[in-house]
Amino acid sequence: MSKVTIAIPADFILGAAASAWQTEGWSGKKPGQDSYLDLWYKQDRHVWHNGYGPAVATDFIHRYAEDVALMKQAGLTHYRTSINWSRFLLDYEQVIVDEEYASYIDNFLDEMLRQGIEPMICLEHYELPAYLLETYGGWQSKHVVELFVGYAEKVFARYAGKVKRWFSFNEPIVVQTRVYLDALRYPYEQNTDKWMQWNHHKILATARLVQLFEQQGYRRDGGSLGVILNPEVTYARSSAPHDQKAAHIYDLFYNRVFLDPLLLGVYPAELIELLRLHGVEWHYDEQELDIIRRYPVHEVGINLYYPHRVKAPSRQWNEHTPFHPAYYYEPFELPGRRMNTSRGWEINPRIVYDMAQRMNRDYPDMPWFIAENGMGIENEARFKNAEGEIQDDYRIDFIAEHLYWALKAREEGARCLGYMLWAFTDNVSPMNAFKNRYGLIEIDLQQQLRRQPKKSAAWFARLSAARTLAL
Ligand code: BGP
Repeated sequence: MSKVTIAIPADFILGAAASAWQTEGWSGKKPGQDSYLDLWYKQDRHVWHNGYGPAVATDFIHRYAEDVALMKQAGLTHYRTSINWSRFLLDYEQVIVDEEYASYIDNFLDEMLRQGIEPMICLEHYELPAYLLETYGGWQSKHVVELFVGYAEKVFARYAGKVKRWFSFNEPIVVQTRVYLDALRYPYEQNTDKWMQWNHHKILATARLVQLFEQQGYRRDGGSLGVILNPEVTYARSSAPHDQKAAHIYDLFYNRVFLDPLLLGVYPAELIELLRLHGVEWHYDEQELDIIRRYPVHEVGINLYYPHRVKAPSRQWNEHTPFHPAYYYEPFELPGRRMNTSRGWEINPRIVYDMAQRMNRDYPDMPWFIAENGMGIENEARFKNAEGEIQDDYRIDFIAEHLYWALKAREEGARCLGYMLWAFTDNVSPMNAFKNRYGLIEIDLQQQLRRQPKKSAAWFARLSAARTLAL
């Protein structure tokens, strides 16, 4: 017997997310259309999963009609994915569209609209063209900002009749943090100047897109231009001032660095001051700051998986190495925490409610939704029943518990527009290919990528039909 039931408002999004690169596969890709992730996968066979990876991915490019039918069956109201910048154009400088890829996008969007599922489209979900990285150093260059705007203009002109909700980036902080702050990926260079320059140019590019979108009348026609961020709910080890300071600075460098300029139009003064104090050099001018001030986003998607916990640092920073924000904090592992051991992430559904409180307090005018939340599990085939259906009760519980806090916050007045699961089908993760499975729908790699709904897919369909969550 359920103990709690909570109503799901009629306009509340119940959707799922994915991205182009993680699902489409390379079929039809022309020479020169690599994204920077394609290059990485081509160079390093270790990241593939038993030979499976982005080359075929889930073969969405050929199987979208089947997948859209399954979306309908699973009761999705919305589906979020991206257009792959590195494939949409044949020439990034002259902005020449690849007609073959662009018509596939047309057909796929038409199929969604036919089935009554609203598309939400991101213009960059880890799909920076490799050419732009190699030629200009990627987002280091202001020219790349202009090329991104040119690409977006073509995309809006072609699809604005089919798509209302657009997003500039998915998790724009991630790539440069892995590459230039933590030096975990090629070119393994710790360079905080570059980290901040990439941040700034992605923020500027988003503001330029909002400007373009409004000036060309898409906003007036009921469209919106948002961004998908991954702010982490950050808990300090204790209420002692040194631990609180660690959490405060972590929040400044990893959350407010994008939230404040994109939602409020200004960088936090304290962040700018700390960057100056530590000699971090990045280029911006008054005109750019003015564009950021005048064109905040219309809505924000928030990817939320786990809480981040920090404590005061115990070691001394070496003044001769480039500045890293970890000068101010150290990770802290809460003893006895509930874990998803496949992914090494803490499970704590309460983060949804705490994020809602934070949005109410710091960004009260901004509509937001959970753009990703989900559970990646290794080797899920071990949970198949006699009929071959994966019995993913752990995923049902995970979704229900997180959704509950979103609905409760909404009841109490939060501007939470909905919940999107990562992911609709299993797909390719940039970090570990097909190792961790997130989908409502299994992609069976042994059976020519056969789609097999998991137990959670039927549960989601019932939830969507009943518009009531029971747990
Ligand atoms: C998010 C990304 C997704 C997706 C997800 C799961 O950060 O936006 O693209 O991959 O994380 O994480 P992972 O694939 O690393 O397990």
